[in-house]
Amino acid sequence: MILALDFPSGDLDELLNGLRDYVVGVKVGFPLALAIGWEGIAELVSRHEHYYWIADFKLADIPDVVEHILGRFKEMGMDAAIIHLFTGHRRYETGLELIGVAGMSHPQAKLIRENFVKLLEEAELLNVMGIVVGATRPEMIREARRRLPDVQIFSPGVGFQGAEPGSALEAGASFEIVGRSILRSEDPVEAARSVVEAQRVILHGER
Ligand code: BMP
Repeated sequence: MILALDFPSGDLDELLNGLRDYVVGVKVGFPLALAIGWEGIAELVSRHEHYYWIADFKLADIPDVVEHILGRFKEMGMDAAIIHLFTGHRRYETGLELIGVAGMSHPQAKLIRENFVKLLEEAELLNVMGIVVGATRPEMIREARRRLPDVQIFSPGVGFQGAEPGSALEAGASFEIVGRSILRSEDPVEAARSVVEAQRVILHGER
């Protein structure tokens, strides 16, 4: 599971230390940057380097600007960054892995949904490492997996937005992204443990 670290409360280091057994990566974006600043994020990354860090600012600018930003993210210790695919990009030499938005989890993402196949084609053309496809749309995950068998599929929308833990993995996603249902829980570690257990039960019938 990837943790969407948008709205944490309490001590961030304690949280990240506590989640090590259940979380492989941490996704950060504007909510955290606005709360603790770029420096704060860079310092957090440097204290928790074992996590796979994803900069989720859904970049959608001209390639020269995107490349500059990706370079700065790399300096901050990020491992990957999320870009929008609809603006068009070139292949960037920044050392960061790229994840393109192909489908979104919210019902209003109509234009993105209508252009899903074109966005998958763009992802293939750019040879991105991964794509985002909302967990609330398992049929889109299946379609993406069928068309792009080797791409990593990251699926947000689990828990708070309604998708059941494990359901996106079952449809072919590589990682589920979970935020508020863990961060807003009284006991985030227990909430993360129960997500992972539900994933295991769905995928392997294990307890
Ligand atoms: P939550 O589990 O709290 O709903 O968080 C989901 C996270 O995934 C948020 O960081 C959100 O920005 C992101 N996300 C999403 O929910 N749907 C998408 O289609 C794409 C996203 O990046």
